[in-house]
Amino acid sequence: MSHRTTPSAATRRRPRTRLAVACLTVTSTAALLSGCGGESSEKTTNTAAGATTSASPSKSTDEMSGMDGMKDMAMGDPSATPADKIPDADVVKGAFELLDTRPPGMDDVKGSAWLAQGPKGTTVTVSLSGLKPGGTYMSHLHAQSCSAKNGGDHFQFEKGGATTPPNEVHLMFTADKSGMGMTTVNNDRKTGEDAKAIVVHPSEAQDNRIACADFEF
Ligand SMILES: [Cu+2]
Repeated sequence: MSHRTTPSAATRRRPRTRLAVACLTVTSTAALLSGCGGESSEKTTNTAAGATTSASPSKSTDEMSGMDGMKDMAMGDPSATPADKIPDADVVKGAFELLDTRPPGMDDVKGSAWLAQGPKGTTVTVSLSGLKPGGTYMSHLHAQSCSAKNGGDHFQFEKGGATTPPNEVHLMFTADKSGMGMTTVNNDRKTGEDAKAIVVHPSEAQDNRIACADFEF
């Protein structure tokens, strides 16, 4: 006589573990994308007053995908002629000041930015020290001064237009081993005095504002 006990006794009740991991992934991806502007900024930029107009036509999606190839995006070249050396240009300087919104470990960040306007349009250079060695950072021209909402929204040549270069001015750079980083970017158009400030963010968390510099027009 063989006795068979089927293991049916344990009616398998598996509690459904909702994978928190999935949430995390989504969140961090969103955070990454949001920093880059483009369509996702609509969702995240509640702070931006101008976000009501759904200002990202399908074109900006193309530009988003182009973010993988940063070279096309004109986000800076450390070896380009810096803004304070551009011939026949009007140059203004700004000194970075730390913002209360900076992430931990960024207390020693300092540096300067230069905005040159001349026959070839606008050239912007940032130069900073006290950064995390090997860290990647993003600067944008912003439309308000540092004392007003830490620079406010991004400066845009066409307000409500694409949230990517060349409609905005972005500079991406990586700090060297000593925590210094600098780069220069060009744009065909002149900002006039509407780009009042420049803000530095960690490139992976561009809602964080590390430091801000007012241009001394
Ligand atoms: Cu910014």
